[in-house]
Amino acid sequence: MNPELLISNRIRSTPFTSHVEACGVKAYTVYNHMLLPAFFRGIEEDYWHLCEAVQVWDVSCQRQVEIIGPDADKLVQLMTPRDISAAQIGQCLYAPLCDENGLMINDPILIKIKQDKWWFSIADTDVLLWAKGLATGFGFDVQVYEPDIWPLAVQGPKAEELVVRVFGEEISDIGFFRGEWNNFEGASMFVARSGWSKQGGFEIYVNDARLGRKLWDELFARGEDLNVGVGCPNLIERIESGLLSFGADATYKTTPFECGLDQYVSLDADIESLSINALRKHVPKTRLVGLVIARKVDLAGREVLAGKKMIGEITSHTWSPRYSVYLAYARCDLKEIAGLDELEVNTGTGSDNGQITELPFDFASLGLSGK
Ligand code: THG
Repeated sequence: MNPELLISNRIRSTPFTSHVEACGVKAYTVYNHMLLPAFFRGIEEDYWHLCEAVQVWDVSCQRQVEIIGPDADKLVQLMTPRDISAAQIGQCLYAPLCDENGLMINDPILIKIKQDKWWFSIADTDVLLWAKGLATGFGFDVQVYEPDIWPLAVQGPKAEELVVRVFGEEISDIGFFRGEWNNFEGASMFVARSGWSKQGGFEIYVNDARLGRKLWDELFARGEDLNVGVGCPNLIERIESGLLSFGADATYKTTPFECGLDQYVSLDADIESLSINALRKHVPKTRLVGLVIARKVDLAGREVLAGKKMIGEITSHTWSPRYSVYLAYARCDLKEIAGLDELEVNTGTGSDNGQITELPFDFASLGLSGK
């Protein structure tokens, strides 16, 4: 029997939970102490629908940690090794948060809302506590809190068409990782071109629960001919796209370099960041690589072996129905994988071989053509 999750008040529901349940959510996970749907019809069925049509996702659990006040820039820069000095209002930045040893705290999207006001749209760790601790310890003149904002993502190839129908043509002018304030029924909501898939789309930062439900209904009403459906971050799609999940692929024990996030660390910038000195001296010990296994395997354990020696572990994995291969991310000892092309994975009944590759997967260069 699969045990059930008892949902109490400690596991927060969202303004959309009743809608999500009316749509037949089959499994939840908990993210930032809040419900996050895991699948509806089935992970594979949800995947094809996401890649072909448009889905509405309740991603309320992507909580906002607001930093506001005269020292907001200082606190934000202290928290991330990515240079934020040139960020423009409305810009979204994928920005690792790191501690004084360069180890990761979270991998949020950072949004510059206005002068002296930022949102961290966080992954699944308690950034609020960390930010409050730093603000207090450094004596910064800022306020740190979690506003009532519940993001709704609209993702898929037809997402733009649907969002235009609800918010108007101007939405099309928003560039990737940019956002603007848009009116919905008299409320002003931040709408950005972003989301945890590579199928394109927008995220609407709903700031009124009642209007949020109205927005949900309107997206469904106006998108009927686009085959709009309910969805959620999809395991298959996000692995095929090379997106990281904090807690699995990146953790408190890894640095951004060990997660392939080098481009989001501004090593040469003159910034006051808690982690920058440690990261300048850092010598990575592990590396996150992709593994491609030719068969649909049942991974019995997470161990990754070279010869008989365990040299790493699988952090995420999925069958890819598009490429008909099994895909995994594996965190490996950097020294042990030097020069290797293949690793072994434990399948319970024996072992199988996985081809080592860079992330994100480059299917064309792997000789794989998708369905
Ligand atoms: N949207 C919002 N908040 C979030 C997520 C989101 N918080 C949690 C989690 N997702 C944060 N993690 C990621 C990881 C990758 C991306 C977004 C959020 C992403 N990356 C692009 C890429 O890898 O190509 C672009 C990065 C860039 O150019 O800066 O989209 O999904 N609101």
